[in-house]
Amino acid sequence: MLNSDTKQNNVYIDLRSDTVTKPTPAMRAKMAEAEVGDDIYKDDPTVNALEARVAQITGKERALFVPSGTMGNQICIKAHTRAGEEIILHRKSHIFVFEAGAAALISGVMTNLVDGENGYMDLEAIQNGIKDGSDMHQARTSLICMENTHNICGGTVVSLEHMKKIYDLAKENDIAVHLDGARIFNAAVYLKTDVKNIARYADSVMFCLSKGLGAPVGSMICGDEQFIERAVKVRKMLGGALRQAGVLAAAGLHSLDTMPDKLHIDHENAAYFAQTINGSQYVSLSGGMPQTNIVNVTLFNTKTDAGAVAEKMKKEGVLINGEKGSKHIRFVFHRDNADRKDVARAADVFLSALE
Ligand code: TLP
Repeated sequence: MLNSDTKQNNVYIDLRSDTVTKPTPAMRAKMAEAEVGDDIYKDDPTVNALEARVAQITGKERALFVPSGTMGNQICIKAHTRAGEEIILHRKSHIFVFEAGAAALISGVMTNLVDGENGYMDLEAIQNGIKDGSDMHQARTSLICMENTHNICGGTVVSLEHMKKIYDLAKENDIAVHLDGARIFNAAVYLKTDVKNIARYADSVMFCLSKGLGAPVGSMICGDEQFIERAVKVRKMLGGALRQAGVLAAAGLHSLDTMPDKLHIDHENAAYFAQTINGSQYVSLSGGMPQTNIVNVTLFNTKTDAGAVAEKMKKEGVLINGEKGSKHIRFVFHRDNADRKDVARAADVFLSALE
């Protein structure tokens, strides 16, 4: 039963994204206490500490703090490529679908899209797509971008074996590899491995502090010295070089101290939610049971659409992204709605909204 007094004091169960997490009092305290300096002079001790820590976690020579995941991906693409070259990536990758065409504008590269179930880019399609540029008619392939976990495919995890195959293929052809690892810590939890074991199959890695890890702002990019030197310059060009960014880096350090060990809770909540709604005659779990913190759902046997469902759920205090006319809904689980009672309630509200 829907109960309209559940949206109390404007507090929602917010399943639109894990980007909505807000800093905890402990994180705010770390931010307030942070020692800062001008990061363009490399004077910010907290940013320096965060970058050193991330280099160690990812097993790369250096790391760089950047304002957002989108900027991080775009800096990496620009630092790996030259205008007129081609990059190979998944048709449903965040870089292609959700970054507003930035690779074309900023780097002047062509995108060569490959398909693949659950975010697994088809190896044969990659192989067939690679061009060495010796034919004057063709753009040279200079970069392959992977994504793990794969957002649009439903937080799915690409295996280390598959990543290695793509990486080896790239290296045989003298092509750089970038990993959009916005949620690499979720992938590491699922694979029961260290982040560096995933990062080893990419020359550059971007991950977000501001998703499941719970920081308010910031992403990291990592790679070797020379690559990061180029990235520092591109970050400056894009206006992403910050001054006293230590207040943000302090949040990032706190995230890395406290959150990776808790991400399994989000995965368990996603699985619980998926199981609870799976019995409904109107619901199909688009990608099967979730592997991490994202549940993708397709509505069927019903005239209602995602937009109408989102509106009904909002009235009951549960926020989701749902577009008018669409049959697809994504639910994302994160620290701020980690309480199982909230998850159960969200499932209940969703099922009621379908009736
Ligand atoms: N994803 C956001 C939206 O942009 C869709 C979300 O709510 O999931 N790579 C991946 C795989 C991402 O999921 C995102 C954000 C980014 C990059 C970009 O990060 P930000 O939002 O920090 O620019």
